[in-house]
Amino acid sequence: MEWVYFLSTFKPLKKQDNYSATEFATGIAAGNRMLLGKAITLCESTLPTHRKLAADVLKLCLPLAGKSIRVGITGVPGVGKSTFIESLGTYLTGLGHKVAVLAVDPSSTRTGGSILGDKTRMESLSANANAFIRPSPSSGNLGGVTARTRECIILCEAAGYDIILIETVGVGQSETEVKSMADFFLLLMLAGAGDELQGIKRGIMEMADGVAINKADGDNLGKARIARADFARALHLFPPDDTGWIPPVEVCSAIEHKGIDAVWNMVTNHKKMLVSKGLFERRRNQQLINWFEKLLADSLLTAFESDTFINKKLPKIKEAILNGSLLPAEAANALIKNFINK
Ligand SMILES: Nc1nc2c(ncn2[C@@H]2O[C@H](COP(=O)(O)OP(=O)(O)OP(=O)(O)O)[C@@H](O)[C@H]2O)c(=O)[nH]1
Ligand SMILES: [Mg+2]
Repeated sequence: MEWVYFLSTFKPLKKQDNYSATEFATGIAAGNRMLLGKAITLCESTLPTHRKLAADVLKLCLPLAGKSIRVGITGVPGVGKSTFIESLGTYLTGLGHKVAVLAVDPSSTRTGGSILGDKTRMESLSANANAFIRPSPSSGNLGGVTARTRECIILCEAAGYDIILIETVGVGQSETEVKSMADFFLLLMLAGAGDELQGIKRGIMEMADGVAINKADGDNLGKARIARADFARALHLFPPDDTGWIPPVEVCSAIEHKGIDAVWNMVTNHKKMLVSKGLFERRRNQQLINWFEKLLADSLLTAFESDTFINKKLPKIKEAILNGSLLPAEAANALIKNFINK
């Protein structure tokens, strides 16, 4: 009968779906990186069973979350975001922090190649026990990617990461999204290239809580210092936000690890200012409401766009708009009425 006893002690290897929400949440709270990674994968899945489990895990993790600084980092491709995050992340873990790095990049399909690219640029950080790096999910539209990122923030915070760095490209809409989920929004710039050259729109400058002129090394150092003064002057001309904060400008070299502490000081000073004015919590609440509103808008749009009735009507409606028999506003109102009254 020994073999019966042996069989009764045999536990099959657990597969992802076999963890309960409580097991996930307990593991994540204990800092289990494997379970954290698996939970994020669940959030990225479109399978209804995965989504349900992910929602349960998130619900359990939400009360443990929130104790972090969330920093959005943007700038045109090549400005040095990944290199900067490697340097900043290493500096922060050195101060005893736990750093999670997330990416929002809906423009890239994030093939193995670019993940590899990021990993090589974040070589020492990815090997750091106090850092957790997660590239942008490969699938889907901006709405999907940012929804996953918000969930990822909650899970990482529940796992004890007290600094969340979110890299995003400074072209397109993703930075507006990242701004709406961050406590501090950092814009990385280069010296010696005009604003237009850097593809940075005035809107992004206005969104920034701070600017860092990167690659301030070698021959570039002088130019970077001049650019710093120029940017500081330009930012003073913008109306301050509702907190009265005027975004500071620093120079840094991600590759030489210089000025990184000064950039981080901007972030901590900004947080101190928010806390002293009682605005930090209010901002966090606003982030939560942004999340809800974004989900609501995305779900409505998805339901609308996948509606067979609407899809059947759409070509005729477009034709009517083009031949002048229907105004765009009339067409939109009629379609929405049809959709609601279905
Ligand atoms: N000289 C110098 N080069 C840098 C610095 N930071 C980054 N680089 C270089 O700039 C190039 C681009 O750096 P990345 O960190 O990949 O830039 P990125 O903004 O993350 O680029 P994307 O992810 O493609 O948008 C790399 O060759 C880096 O080595 C710096 O401080 N000084
Ligand atoms: Mg990068």
